[in-house]
Amino acid sequence: MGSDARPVRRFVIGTAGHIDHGKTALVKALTGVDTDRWEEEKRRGITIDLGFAPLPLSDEIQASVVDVPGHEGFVRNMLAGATGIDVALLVIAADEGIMPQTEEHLAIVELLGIRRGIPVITKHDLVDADWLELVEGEVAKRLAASRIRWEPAVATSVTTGAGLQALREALGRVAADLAERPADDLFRLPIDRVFAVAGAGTVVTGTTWSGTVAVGDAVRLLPLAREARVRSIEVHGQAAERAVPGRRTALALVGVDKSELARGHVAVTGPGWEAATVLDTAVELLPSTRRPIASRTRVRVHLGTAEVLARVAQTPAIVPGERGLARLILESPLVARAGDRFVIRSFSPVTTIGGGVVLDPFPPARSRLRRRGIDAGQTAVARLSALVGERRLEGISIDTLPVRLGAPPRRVTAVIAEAGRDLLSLGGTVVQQHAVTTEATRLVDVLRRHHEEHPLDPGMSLQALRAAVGAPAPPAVVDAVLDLGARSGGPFEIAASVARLPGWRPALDSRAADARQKLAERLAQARWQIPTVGELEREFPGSPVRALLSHLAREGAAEPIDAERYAARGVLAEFRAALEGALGELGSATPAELRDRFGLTRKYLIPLLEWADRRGVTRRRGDARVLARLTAGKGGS
Ligand SMILES: Nc1nc2c(ncn2[C@@H]2O[C@H](COP(=O)(O)OP(=O)(O)OP(=O)(O)O)[C@@H](O)[C@H]2O)c(=O)[nH]1
Ligand SMILES: [Mg+2]
Repeated sequence: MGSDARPVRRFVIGTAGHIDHGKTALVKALTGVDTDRWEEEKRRGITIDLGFAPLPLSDEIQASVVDVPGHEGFVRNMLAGATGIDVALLVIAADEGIMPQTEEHLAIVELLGIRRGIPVITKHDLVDADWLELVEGEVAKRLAASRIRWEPAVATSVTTGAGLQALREALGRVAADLAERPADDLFRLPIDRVFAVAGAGTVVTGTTWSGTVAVGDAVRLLPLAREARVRSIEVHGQAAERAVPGRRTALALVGVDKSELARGHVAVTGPGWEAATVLDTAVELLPSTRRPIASRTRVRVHLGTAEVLARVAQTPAIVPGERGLARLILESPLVARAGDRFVIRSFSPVTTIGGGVVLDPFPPARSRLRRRGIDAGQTAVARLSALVGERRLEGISIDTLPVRLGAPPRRVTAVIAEAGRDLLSLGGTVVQQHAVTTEATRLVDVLRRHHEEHPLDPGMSLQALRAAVGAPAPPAVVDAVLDLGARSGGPFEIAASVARLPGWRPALDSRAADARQKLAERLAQARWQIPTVGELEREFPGSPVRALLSHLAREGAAEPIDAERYAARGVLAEFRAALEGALGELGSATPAELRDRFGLTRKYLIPLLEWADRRGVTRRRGDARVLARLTAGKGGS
């Protein structure tokens, strides 16, 4: 209970620096752990891959150290370790001073956005005071312009133990004012090691970048696209119920084999994560770089623990020391989130040439980066507006915004609110108010055209109008467009599933009015010998017979008796009276009897009888018809 009461601060320290400058020896002196575990590392006396060691600084401050190789051939491993660290220890041997990989590693930790650092001048025992002063001056001068906040340099020696306590104290000071990473965010663990442990299954390790995950939870593994269950967790080497951001984390996973995973893969939870194949980014080129990058330049992209090849696209040349927008077409997928920093290295020779920040991990196909209105310096509201605006009515699913904006879900809600009335949240989708208004206005044209083409129709069916909404739009957005258009005083009206412009009445021009008149007369003359629509169309070539008939029906002058026949109202009333008279007299009658009585052929009689059945005038009894009213009155006989 006592230990729970005091909050323990945990953070990750990463070494950086030229080969043989004493990084691993320093880590061993601080932690007691020799991180050069491999036989080849021992034999060659150099670090090849990442090493990890816990470093308890006090009861309240627990650090973990990632030791990286300094050899220029293993910078890719250094990158996988440097990503996700909180504090950089820039190791410079007193007898050599700043060397090429000192510069390269310094550039990398700067490009990765690491905020805090401590320069450590090692091998103090090998130099005299004057020389040390010279090196300290060189280092201070070099770091003065750095974007990292550096502590004063600490001079150490692992042989005499000099400076080690001062370094511990400096680390404690830095730890005390490191900002904790938000825990209420999507969980992401870029994987730096994968191995199998008897009894635990597949174990992945890395530094948790954001969010938390608990034992028993499911994580998604990307780009594998596989779910796995977390069987157990270790944080900084100790069994834990929960993984938390900014800590060395090991997850034992059920449901995935060691051979399926590799460094560069990522474990995540929550929506919106996808393996990215194209990144829209802002890139900066180091001043020391020899050549500009331009469209078609092939580069190596290091993001998280992943390294993929990519081709630069859609950029005018970015010259050394300058920044610019660039689209990166990845040759294999990686997992990225807006705001992620990455390092780029040239394809050949392999050197660090720059880095950048992800602006959008999922740019729309065929979009032009320069026209997208996205940039590194803009506010979250401006970025959201640009992303939503270009998707018009399709909008963006709110679920995906934490990844697309690079903000915790809670912050996304606030950003949408800050955007105010410009953005609408509709059924889980954000769209621009402007897109909805524009579309409602466009539908006015659609309706006008419909009215022109169908002057006899009362309007456009709602179904057809919904289908006329341009672009793939989620149903809730289509609803909003129609609601906006049909609101009171809006540009159109919706009644009885039909949309029309205000004041629209089906109208006839004089020719159509004439034809309608002739049709009405024809129906009256036909009496019970009701012609089909097809027959009328042949009799009235060139007239919109069907539309005119339905117009007559709407006006009450005619009535459809089946799909192919319209009868004049008066004619039908007469038939009904005659039928009721006949059946009242006869009780029941077969079609043959009625045919004789009415002098009608079957062709004309049957449709009328079926109409009478449907209208509830008659009902069938065997072959014959009886009056429906009377049979109903007779009750349950
Ligand atoms: N005299 C002296 N030698 C040191 C000190 N620190 C490291 N060395 C020696 O320097 C050599 C290189 O040390 P490492 O710690 O392996 O260097 P490193 O920076 O980890 O090298 P890479 O990981 O290969 O880049 C070893 O022989 C160490 O014993 C020191 O403080 N004093
Ligand atoms: Mg080493």
